[in-house]
Amino acid sequence: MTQQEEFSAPWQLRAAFARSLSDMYGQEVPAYTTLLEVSHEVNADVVRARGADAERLGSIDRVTAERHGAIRVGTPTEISQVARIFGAMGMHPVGFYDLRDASSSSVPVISTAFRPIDRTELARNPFRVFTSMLVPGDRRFFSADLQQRLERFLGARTLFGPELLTLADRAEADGGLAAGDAATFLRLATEAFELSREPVDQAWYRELEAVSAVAADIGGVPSTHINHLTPRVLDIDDLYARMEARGITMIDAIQGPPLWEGPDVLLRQTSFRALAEPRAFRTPSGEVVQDALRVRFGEVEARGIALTPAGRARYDDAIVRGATPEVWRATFPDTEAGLVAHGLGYFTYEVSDDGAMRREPVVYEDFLPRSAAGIFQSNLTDEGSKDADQAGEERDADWMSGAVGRELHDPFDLYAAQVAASRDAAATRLVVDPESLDTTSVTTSVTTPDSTHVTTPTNLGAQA
Ligand code: OOG
Ligand code: NI
Repeated sequence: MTQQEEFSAPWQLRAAFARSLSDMYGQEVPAYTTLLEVSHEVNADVVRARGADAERLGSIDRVTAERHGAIRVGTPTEISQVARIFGAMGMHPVGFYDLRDASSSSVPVISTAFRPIDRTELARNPFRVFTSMLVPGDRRFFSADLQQRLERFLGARTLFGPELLTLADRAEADGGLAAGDAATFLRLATEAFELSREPVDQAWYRELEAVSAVAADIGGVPSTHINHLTPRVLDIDDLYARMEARGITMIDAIQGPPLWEGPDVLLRQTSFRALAEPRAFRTPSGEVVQDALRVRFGEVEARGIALTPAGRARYDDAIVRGATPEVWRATFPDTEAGLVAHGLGYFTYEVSDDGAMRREPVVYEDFLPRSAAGIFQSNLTDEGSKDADQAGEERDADWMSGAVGRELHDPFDLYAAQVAASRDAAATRLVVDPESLDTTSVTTSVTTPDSTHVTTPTNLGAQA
C-alpha cells in the first residue's frame, strides 16, 4: 500500500487515539484492565441473554469500543489547544457544566465535552472526553494572592508541544493525516496525557490541596494526565456486583437513575475508588521523597435514551427527591411509547422496505452535572475548603465558547436536529409533508437499524 492510500480520516484518528489511550492507561492503572475484562464479560452475557434487544441503544461493536475520558486543564489557552487536538479527531465541544455549584465539596471547575456530533460519526466511534478547566478567579476557593500565583504557574507551563499542535491543525485543515504524520500525532497526543514521573513541588501541591484536591491535581503539577477512562456496560448493576466479588472496592452508589422496570434514560455511572499511586515530591529543602497520591480512578457507565428538555426537567426534579424505583415510577412512563406520548424522550423514525415506519431511541451521548459532581466528590480524600459567602465568578456557555475558541454545541439542539432529519427522510420516503407525518403508527423494532428486524407491530404500519 502506498502512503497515499494510508491516509487516516478524523474518525480513524479518533478510534486509534481511544485505543492508544486505553493501552497506555491500562499500563498505568492495572485495575482499569480488570474493569475492562469485567465489562466485556457483562456485555457478552447480556447479548447472550437478551439477543438483538441488547443492541437497541448501539451495536455491540460500538459499545465494546466505546470510552469516555476525563481530563482537567488550567487556562483558556490550554483548553483551546485541547480543542485543536480533538478537532483533528472530529470531536467538537458540546454542552456546558458548572461543577462549582453542583458539588458541596470544593470542585472549582467548569467543563464541556468533546465528542463527535453526527450520527454516522458517532456510529463509527463515539469517543468523548469530559474536559474541565479551573476557575482561579473564583473567590469562594482562591484568594487574590493564590489566584495570582496559580495563574503565573499555569501561564509558565506547556502541556502540548508545537509539533503536536501543528499536526492537529494540519489534520483539521486537510481532513486527516498521511500515515507517518498520523503515527506521530497519535504518539504525541497519547504522551501528552501520560502521568509525569517528575518530582512534584511538595509545598505548592499541598497548599493547593488544602483548597481543593482537584485544584492541586490541575495546577499543582507542570503537566496534565488522563484522569479516568470509562468503558460502557449493558448491565451496570451486574458489573458493580462482579467488581466487588473480585475484591475491588467501588464507591457507595451508582449515580443517576435507579434500576427499575421501565426504559433506561440518560446515564448511570459508578467507579472504583481512586488508588494510591506512588509519586515523587521535592520538599522545600530540595530533597526528593516518595509519597503517594490518590487522584485517578476507574469509572464505568450504562447509557440510556436521550431526554428532551421536558424529560430532563422531570429527571432533575426526580433526582433531588432520591433516585429510587418508587420516585421513578411516579415520574416516568414505563414504556418507550409513554416517553414519546409525553414528549419526554428523543426518537428517530425510519421507513423500512415494506413501508412500515419504525421508531428507534436516540442514545444519550452527554454527561450529567450532578453525577459528574458525585463522581468527583466520592473520589476526593479531603473536602477542601469553599467559602460560600463569597460571590462566585460568573461563567456560562458563552464564556466557555470564547475560551475554547469554537462554537459550543447545545446537546438538545443536536438531538432535536437528528430527530428532525429522520422525520424529513421518512416523509420523503412516504411522499408526505414532514409536518403531517404520523409517528403514532410505528413498528417497534427490537434490533439495531442495520441488522435484520424482528418487529412487534404496535399499530397498522405504513402511512402511504
Ligand atoms: C470528571 C468527572 C466527570 C463524568 O463521567 O461525569 C465525569 C473528572 O473527574 O475530571 O467524567
Ligand atoms: Ni467520567
